[in-house]
Amino acid sequence: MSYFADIPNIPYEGPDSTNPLAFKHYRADERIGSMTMQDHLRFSLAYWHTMNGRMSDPFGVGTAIRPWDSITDPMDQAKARMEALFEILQKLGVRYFCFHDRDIAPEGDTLAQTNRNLDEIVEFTKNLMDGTPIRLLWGTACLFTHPRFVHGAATSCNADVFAYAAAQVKKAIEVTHYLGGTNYVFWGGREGYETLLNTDMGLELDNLGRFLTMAVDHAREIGFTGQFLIEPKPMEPTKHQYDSDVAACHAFLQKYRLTDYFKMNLEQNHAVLAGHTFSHELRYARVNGMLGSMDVNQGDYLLGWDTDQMPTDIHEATLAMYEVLNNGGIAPGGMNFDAHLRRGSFEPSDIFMGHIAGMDAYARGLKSAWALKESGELESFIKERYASYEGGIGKQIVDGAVGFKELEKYALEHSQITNTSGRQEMLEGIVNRYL
Ligand code: XUL
Ligand code: CO
Repeated sequence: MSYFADIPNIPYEGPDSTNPLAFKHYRADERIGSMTMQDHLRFSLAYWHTMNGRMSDPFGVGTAIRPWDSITDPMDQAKARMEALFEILQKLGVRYFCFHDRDIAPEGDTLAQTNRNLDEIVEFTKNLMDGTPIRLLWGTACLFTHPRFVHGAATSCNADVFAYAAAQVKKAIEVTHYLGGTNYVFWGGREGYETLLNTDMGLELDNLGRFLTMAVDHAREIGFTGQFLIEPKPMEPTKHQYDSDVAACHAFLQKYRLTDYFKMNLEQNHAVLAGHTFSHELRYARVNGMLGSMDVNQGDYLLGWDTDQMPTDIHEATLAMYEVLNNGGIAPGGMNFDAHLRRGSFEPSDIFMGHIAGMDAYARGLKSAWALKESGELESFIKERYASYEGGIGKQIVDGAVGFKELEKYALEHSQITNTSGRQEMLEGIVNRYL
């Protein structure tokens, strides 16, 4: 059964190709250094956007035309969507996918029925995976759509909701484990607040710490050794999200002694909403040993919401890949297209064209970042810029050999200070030479 009969397996045709259904830069087996492109890039499709997204907006209904639309039974439709996902993955040559529990199977009247629905679709998915190279990058639980989560999940004021969310995450970790997932993601959903006037912030934060600790304990108990990831986002749906950016998440994980079990899943659009660049978030995570995985999308710099566009900006992809290369790669994480098409791009073929554009932008970013890193141009400039810490008083500071008293003595003797230029524009020009 084919859902996209008019779409071929997407070939690589090279940079001069004008075929929208061909790769211009992404060639899975091309070696960049000692690794193939597909091993550097570890692309993944996001089930919620690609398979479930209707492309509605606050002013209009969904416009998406999808081959499974006419199937009315929810379980039959869920199976058709999963089959269609595998066809898309195979045609694009993408090896990973990600889902929320509720994306892939409909809720029943009770939690027990919902779990049975999920089990049926998970078994169906496992059969589709068998004999293919397709793997689950990460699983997660949807703790934000149903009205029961109106006040949050782990940070809800209602302990029954905390318990329900715990049951849901327990099951989602088990399902991720069963499907061989290499990561499990916590994005904050509604873990935040609208107004302090009704909020016990201390209790909510402690409860979130307790919740994540219980997740780690359960994973250990069932033998799930995948990487836990926390995905920062500063706002949307709540006005204030607790996991607002990498720095906030890092502080939170340290406070609740969870840094050994968690890394970060970083999303470009979330970085923009937090008032950071994607590179800033990637760098902050990297230097703290917390870079785990990426949701590669693109936010609009003029709009203040999560537009989740396909990442097509080569400059940004290059700087992101520069961080990944300096991190020694992203595995066992990956690059998940947490992105959806614009409302006007409603045809099934747009799913392919959109992902091709994103994959090509990241492939080109990888090539540029590799050349930039190999040249050592930025690193040698930075090394020179901080050379004062390699000898003399700088080395003593770094070695912890001096305190304020010794530094005061030194400063009194060396109070005529000379600085050198930061050369920002020259460095931006260097990056542009590699694009
Ligand atoms: C929401 C978002 C989520 C997470 C998974 O902005 O990015 O889809 O990636 O829950
Ligand atoms: Co995301």
